[in-house]
Amino acid sequence: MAENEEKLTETRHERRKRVFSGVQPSGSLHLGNYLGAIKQFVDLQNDNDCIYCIVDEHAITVPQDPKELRKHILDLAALYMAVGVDPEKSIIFVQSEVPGHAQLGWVLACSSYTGELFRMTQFKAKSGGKESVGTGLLVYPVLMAADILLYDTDIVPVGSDQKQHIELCRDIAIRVNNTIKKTFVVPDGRFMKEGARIMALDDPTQKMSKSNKNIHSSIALLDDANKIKKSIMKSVTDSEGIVRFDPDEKPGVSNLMNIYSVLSGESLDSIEEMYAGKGYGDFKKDLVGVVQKALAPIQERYNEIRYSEELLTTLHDGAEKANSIAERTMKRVYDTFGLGVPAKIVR
Ligand code: ATP
Ligand code: LTN
Repeated sequence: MAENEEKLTETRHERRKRVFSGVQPSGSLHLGNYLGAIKQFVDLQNDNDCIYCIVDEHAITVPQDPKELRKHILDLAALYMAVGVDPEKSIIFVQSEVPGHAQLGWVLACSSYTGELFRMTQFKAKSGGKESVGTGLLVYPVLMAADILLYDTDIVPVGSDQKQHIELCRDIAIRVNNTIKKTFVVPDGRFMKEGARIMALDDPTQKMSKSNKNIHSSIALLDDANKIKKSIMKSVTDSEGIVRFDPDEKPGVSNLMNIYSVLSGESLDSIEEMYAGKGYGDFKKDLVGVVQKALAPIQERYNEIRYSEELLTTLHDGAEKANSIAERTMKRVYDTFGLGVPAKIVR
């Protein structure tokens, strides 16, 4: 067994499972981000070594206002903590503070094929209909693979829309391991079952997204009570008037039921029973209450953290911890690829 391979196996046995995930600081987080991904972050941190990243380098794959981006980085860090990610248990840091992400991204770009990148549905969706498309959008999944592989990650909790990216990350890791030398831990995606995909309120055939221009398309975690009410009351349903779960025939109502169920803990069946014989008006009004009640404590905690020194300290500490893991991995990677100056003279 090669020396590196031995080390890799050894560290894997010694440690708890490593969890890594990232969210882009590209605007305020919505219920889809929360229920599809970030809620899992909190649940995983007791039994695993968790690393949660603010992926600012991914954010610049589309144009950003620099001042706004800096604000969004802090907003997101505060939101991570407000929903319950605990810096005592998990590492919280900003991607660009750890050079290993960009370094490994380049190495992995040289181990992937343009064909597999052009095939990504997210790339197709984000580049479709545009005259010029930034290279960053195409290599986005390679940088994401670097994020994950840099930390010898076992589990990646993400929304189900990221399945294809996780698959690509695994493919690249396996390719390097098999064709050059065993270097990477091959990670598994962890996709949230219930509520894995929260749909847009104004068009339940599209996923709820930060990029949608219509403010009533999504509910942000920081929306006030009035905005929550307006967005839900305006949401698209159908003309049947029966609260019944049927995502194919009734995508709007089913999406609202899904949100209700995940936030309140009521099953879909019991929601159907509760609203039998009642119309959408009553159901929506109650959903407004459920959402407001779920978001109030998050908003309260967010306001305490967002402008505190604690926030900066957390991010500095997080970057330091992340860097020390990343540097070790990069040594191994450079060794695998034969990059850099060797420790002793080679002939
Ligand atoms: P955009 O909406 O601009 O495409 P995004 O919100 O999808 O951005 P990220 O910020 O990178 O992109 O997403 C963070 C996490 O939230 C990811 O794990 C993603 O899968 C998840 N997520 C995003 N939208 C939804 C959704 N509508 N339903 C469930 N999960 C979602
Ligand atoms: N593409 C991801 C965000 C992301 C990510 C990661 C998620 C970037 N790097 C690493 C998990 C692991 C998205 O959710 N849209």
